[in-house]
Amino acid sequence: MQYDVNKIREDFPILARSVYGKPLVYLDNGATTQKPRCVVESITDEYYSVNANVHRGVHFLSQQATNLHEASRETVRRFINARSISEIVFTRGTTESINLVASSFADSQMKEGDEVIVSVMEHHSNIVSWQLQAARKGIVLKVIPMNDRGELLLDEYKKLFSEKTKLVSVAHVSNVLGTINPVKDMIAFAHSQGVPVLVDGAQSIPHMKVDVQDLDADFYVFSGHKVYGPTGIGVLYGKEAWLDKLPPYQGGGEMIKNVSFEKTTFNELPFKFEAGTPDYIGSTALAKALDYVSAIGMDNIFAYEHGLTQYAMNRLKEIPGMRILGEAEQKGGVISFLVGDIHHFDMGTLLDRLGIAVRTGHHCAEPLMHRLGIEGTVRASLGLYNTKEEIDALVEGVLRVSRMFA
Ligand code: 7TS
Repeated sequence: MQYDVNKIREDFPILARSVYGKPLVYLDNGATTQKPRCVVESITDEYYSVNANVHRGVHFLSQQATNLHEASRETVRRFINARSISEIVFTRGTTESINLVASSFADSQMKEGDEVIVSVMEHHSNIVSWQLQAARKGIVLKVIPMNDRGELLLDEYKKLFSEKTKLVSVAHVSNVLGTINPVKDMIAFAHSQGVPVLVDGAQSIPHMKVDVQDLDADFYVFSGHKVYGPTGIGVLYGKEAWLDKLPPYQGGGEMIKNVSFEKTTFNELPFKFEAGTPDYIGSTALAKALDYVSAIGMDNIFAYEHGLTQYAMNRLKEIPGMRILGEAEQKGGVISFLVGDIHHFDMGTLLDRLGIAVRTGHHCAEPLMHRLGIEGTVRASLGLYNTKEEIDALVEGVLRVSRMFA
């Protein structure tokens, strides 16, 4: 299939707008992605014509809403190739998915002194969730180090395992360095030690084909809004055997079978983990987003973004004083950089005035900033609709800001 980026851009009305009288160059896809028309329309259409609470009504609309919601679960299952819809739990996003596993796993599977392995490049949500459990249960965090290119040191990873290791929790793709971690190999090793693995897929799911069975991930989590879907909905995939073992995270409606003051029994999977009214509007819209990217083809998206990343890396390196943070062999479209001694915040603010949206700061990865010996970076993160012209605009913009500081 020919990758027609201009045709794709037409599906995203926001990309046609200008800011400060300049055409918008949106390079903050790591934070959130823009939405194609089909996703936005799904939300309004469902509110206008179907809206009713799911799973509990005998009436027509409730059944139609329930059918849409459950069909969306099947779409998610197919998208990541899970075995069963029982393994697809809807959450608010990556953060809630990780907190759910951290809480339920620590409660049921860990005792004082037990260890969780994370990496130095984790997002705060995959650090602090475990620290909360560490404080509560006395569990210990072990950290996989990396080299200066931003690649995890796999020999060191293997050395971190002990008989107290209960779980590995790692990002598939770093939201700062763009490193694509070799999670399949890391999972295979962990399994050889009898340890399950959670993969934080927040930054991989929008950019590459993910097959949870092929990876053999025990848990895989992601956010809808980073894969062209709506905010407020995300996914926890868990192998059925694990989800069966874990206790509920929250109590309320939907997650119970029978309730009395003496004894309550819990609903079957995945509803055991879905207390309260779910975001059924969001699930339908998320399914639309997944159908949208599937129609383009995840392999096509990966190839296109890979080419664009190479182009951006080469062009940015032409800039005097350019320092790129993250030069892993396997790298996705996340490019963090600093130029000379220009503060990342100044660079970001001035690029913004040129219509270029990048993110600046520590990107919710302060321990990684400590490892790099910096306070923050400027980060351009690519999406399926970005173009070479936009990379050129970024390079021109960075050069212009550099000249102002020279
Ligand atoms: N994990 C990773 C690797 C992330 O990049 C993010 C969000 C999260 C978890 C949390 O996702 P949420 O949807 O639950 O908030 N990362 C970013 C970012 O890089 N800039 O803004 C949010």
